[in-house]
Amino acid sequence: MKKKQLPFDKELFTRSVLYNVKTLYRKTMEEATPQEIYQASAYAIKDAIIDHWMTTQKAAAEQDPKIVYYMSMEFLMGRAFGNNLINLQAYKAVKEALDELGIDVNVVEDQEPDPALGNGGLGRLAACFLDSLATLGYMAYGCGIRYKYGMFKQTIRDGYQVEVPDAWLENGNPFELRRSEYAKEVKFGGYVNVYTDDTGRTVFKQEGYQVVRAIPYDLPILGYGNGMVNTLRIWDAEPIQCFQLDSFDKGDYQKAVEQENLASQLCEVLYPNDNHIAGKELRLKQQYFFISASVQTALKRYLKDHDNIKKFYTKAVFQLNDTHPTVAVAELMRLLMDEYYLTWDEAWEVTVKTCCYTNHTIMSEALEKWPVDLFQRLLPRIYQIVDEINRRFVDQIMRQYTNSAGIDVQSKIRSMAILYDNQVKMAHLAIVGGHSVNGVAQLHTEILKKRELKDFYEMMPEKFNNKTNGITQRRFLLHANPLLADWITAKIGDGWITDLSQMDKLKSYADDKKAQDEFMEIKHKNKERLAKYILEHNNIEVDPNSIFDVQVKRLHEYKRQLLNILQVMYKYHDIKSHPNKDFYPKTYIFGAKAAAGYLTAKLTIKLINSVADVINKDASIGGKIKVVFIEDYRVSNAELIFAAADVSEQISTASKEASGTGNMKMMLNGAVTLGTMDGANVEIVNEVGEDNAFIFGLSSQEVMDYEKNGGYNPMDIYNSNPNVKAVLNMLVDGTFSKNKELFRPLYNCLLNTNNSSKADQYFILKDFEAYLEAQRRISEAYADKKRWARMALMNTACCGKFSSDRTIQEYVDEVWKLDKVELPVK
Ligand code: F58
Repeated sequence: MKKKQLPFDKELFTRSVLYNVKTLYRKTMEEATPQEIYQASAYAIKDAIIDHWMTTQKAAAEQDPKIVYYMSMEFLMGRAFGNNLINLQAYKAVKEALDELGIDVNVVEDQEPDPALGNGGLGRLAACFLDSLATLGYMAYGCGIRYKYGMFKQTIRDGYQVEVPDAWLENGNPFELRRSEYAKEVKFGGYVNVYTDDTGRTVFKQEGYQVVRAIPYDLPILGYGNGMVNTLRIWDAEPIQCFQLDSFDKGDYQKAVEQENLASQLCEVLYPNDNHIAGKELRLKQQYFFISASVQTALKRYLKDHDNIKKFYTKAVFQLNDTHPTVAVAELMRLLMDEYYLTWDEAWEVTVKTCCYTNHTIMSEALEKWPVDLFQRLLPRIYQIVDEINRRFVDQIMRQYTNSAGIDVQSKIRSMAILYDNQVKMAHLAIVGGHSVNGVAQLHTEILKKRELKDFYEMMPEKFNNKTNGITQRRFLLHANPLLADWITAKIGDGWITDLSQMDKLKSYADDKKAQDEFMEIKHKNKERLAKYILEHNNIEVDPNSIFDVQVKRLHEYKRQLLNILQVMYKYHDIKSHPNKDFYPKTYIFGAKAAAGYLTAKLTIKLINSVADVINKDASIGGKIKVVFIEDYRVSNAELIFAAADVSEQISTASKEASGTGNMKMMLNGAVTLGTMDGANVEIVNEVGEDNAFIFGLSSQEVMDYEKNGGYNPMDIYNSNPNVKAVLNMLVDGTFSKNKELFRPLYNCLLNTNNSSKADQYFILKDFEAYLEAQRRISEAYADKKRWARMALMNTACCGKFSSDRTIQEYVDEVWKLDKVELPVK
C-alpha cells in the first residue's frame, strides 16, 4: 500500500530556484556561486513551507489548542535545509531537481552555516523536542535568543584549541521571518515607585529604567510528513529612540547612549560554557530580556481570544529548560499583577499552574545563583516579587516543620530558601514557582530526589517526575545515515520514522547472516565516508577496517576524555613493548570543544593532539592505532560521525552525566556502548541487554560514597599498579612533548599530593584497570565478525525508547496535557 506523502511540486521548485538566482543575484545558474545557489534553493523551500505554516496557524486559531512554550537560552538547531526537506518528504525530489540542474545536493547543504545557538546537550535536546512536538501535532513555541554569534568555531593550531567567532548570520538566514509588528519593550534597572492611584489600587511603577526593544525572528519548525509548522521565536534587541540625541539635557543624552549600548550588547554572543555558570551581569540581562518578551507575547496571544486571564494556564504551559529561564516565574507574576490586576494569590495560582522546570545537571558549579545586589539593581520590581515569594515560602516551611520531631527548621530554611546568603537561588525559585520538576534520566531523577533536592522532594513529592531524554530519528538516522535508513525501511517498512518503537521488528534479523552482512556493509560505507572527511580535514589516513572508537561531546573533566587518551597512551606503550602481540587495529576518534576559560579541558585537547601526532607518525606500530581529533565538532559533522561509529564511548564518572544524548544517537546508528552505569546508559543497557554493551567502572553509589568520605587516595593505585604508573609517567617524561612540564597540570589533577581531597576527583585512576579490561573485551568481540554484527544490529533494534517522540509524549500526557492540532488532509 502506498503511504500518503505531502505534496511537493518539483517543477515549481526548479522554476523557483532559477527565478531566485535571477532576481536575487542577476545571474544565471552557470554564473551563480554555490552559496548563491544555496540561498536561492532555501528561499524556494521556504515558499513551500510558508503555505503549511499559514495552514497550521489557521487550524490553531480555529481549534484553540493548549500551547507549550519551551523556554530555553539555547537551541542547537543544526542546519535547516536538509532537515526541512526530510520533514517535507521532499529530499529525494529536491535532490533530483538539483541533479537535473547539474548541482549536487550535498554541496548545497554544505553551504549553510551550522546554526549553533547552544553549547551541547541541553541546547540540542531543545531542538529535538521542537522536531518531535511538530511531528506529533502539538502546538509549540520555542522561545530563545537570536545571538549574533553562536557557539565559537574551533580551530586547532599546533594542537591547541583556538576560538574563532561564529558569524552565522553573515549571509542572512533565508528561513527566518522578522516580525517587527510583534516587538516588545523590556525594562532594566531604575527603581520602583510605589503609590496609590485614584481607584485606591497600589501601583508599583518602575522608573528611571533603561529600555530596549525586543524584535522577534520566527523560524519554521516542520513536523514530519504532517504539514504542521510550529515556530521557534528568537529575539533580537534594538535600541528605542525615545530621547532626542541632540538634546541639551546631558542626562538624557547619556541615557540614550547607554540604552544603545545595552541593546547592541544583549544578543551579541552565546556564553560558551557547558556545565558551568559564569555569573555575568550580561547573562542575567539576556535571561530577563528573552523571558520578558516571551511571557508578554504568550499573555497577549491568549488574551486575543480569551477574556479570563485567570484561566491562562488552561491554554499555556511554560517549560523552563534548566534554571536559565526561571525569571519567567517572577515575570509572569509581575505582568499578572501589575498589568492585569490580579491579586497575589490569583497570580500565584496561575503562575504555579503554568510553569514547569527541567533540571539537567547535578554539578554544583552549574547551579545558578545570582548575588542579591546585582539582581535587585538590574530587576528591581522582579526582585520585590522574588522576595515576597521567598517570604511566603519560608513561612510555609516554618508552618510545616516547626514542632516536627527531629527536624531542624533552620536547616530546612538554609537548604530550601530562595534568598539565602545574599544569593538568589534560581533552582529553588523554579521548584517553588512551578508544578513539575523533572530530571532527564531515571538515575538522575533518583539522585535529585535522594540527594540534591531531597528536602524539596520530601516537602512536595507530587511535583517530581522523570522524563528520560530522547533524540529525533529524523535528523540522526533518516538524514544522517540514508543507507541504513533505506535498509531499515526495506526490512520493516517506514513506520519507524514516526514511531521508533517499531525498530524492535529488526530483532528478528539479529541472527540472520545476510542481514548482518548487509548491516555491516552499510557501517563500512559510512566509515569510508568519515575516513574521507578525516583525510580532507585532518590529512590523516584511517583504515575503515579498523574499529572506529568514538568519543564526541563537550570537553569536561567529568566526561573523562582524559581516561580515554590515557588508555590510548597505555595501548601505544603496550604495542611498542610487545610488537608481536595480537592487536585489533583501532581508530580513536575524538571531537570536543572546551569552554574558552577552562584550562584543564584545553590542555586535554592539546594532549589528545600531541598523542595523535606521535602515534600517527610512528611507523613502527604498523598503523595498529590511529588517533584523530576532529576539529570543530558540531551538529553537521556529528551526523557523519555517529553513522560511522563502531564503539560509543560514554565513560563519565558514574553519577555525573545527567543523561547524555550522544549515547542514544550512536546506539541508533548501530554502535555498541562502552560506558559506565551513568545517566541514560543505564537505560540503554536495560533495553539492549548487558551482552550487547560493555560496562565497566564504579557505580554511582560507590562514587557518591567515596565523595561523602572525602575521596580516595590515587597514590595507592599509582604505587601498586605498574600500568597506571607507566602511563602517568609518560605525561611528564617527554614522550608526547618536548617540554616535559607541559602536561604536568594534568598529572597533578590526577595525583595532587598537596591536596589529596582534590586528587583525581573524577576517579580516572580508580576506573583505569576496569576500562582497559573493557577495551580488551571489545577487541575480542570485534574480531568475531558475526558476534559483533549481531551486537551492532541489536543496538539499532533496541533503540526505540530513545526517540524524543516518546519523551515528548510523556511530557504531554503527564505534565503539559496538550491537545493535538488536526490539520486538513491534503
Ligand atoms: C546536559 N547539560 C547534560 N548543559 O550534561 C547532559 O547529561 C544531558 O543529556 C543534556 O543536558 C540534556 O538534558 C548541558 O548541556 C549546558 O550546556 C548548560 C549551558 C548553560 C550553562 C550551564 C550548562
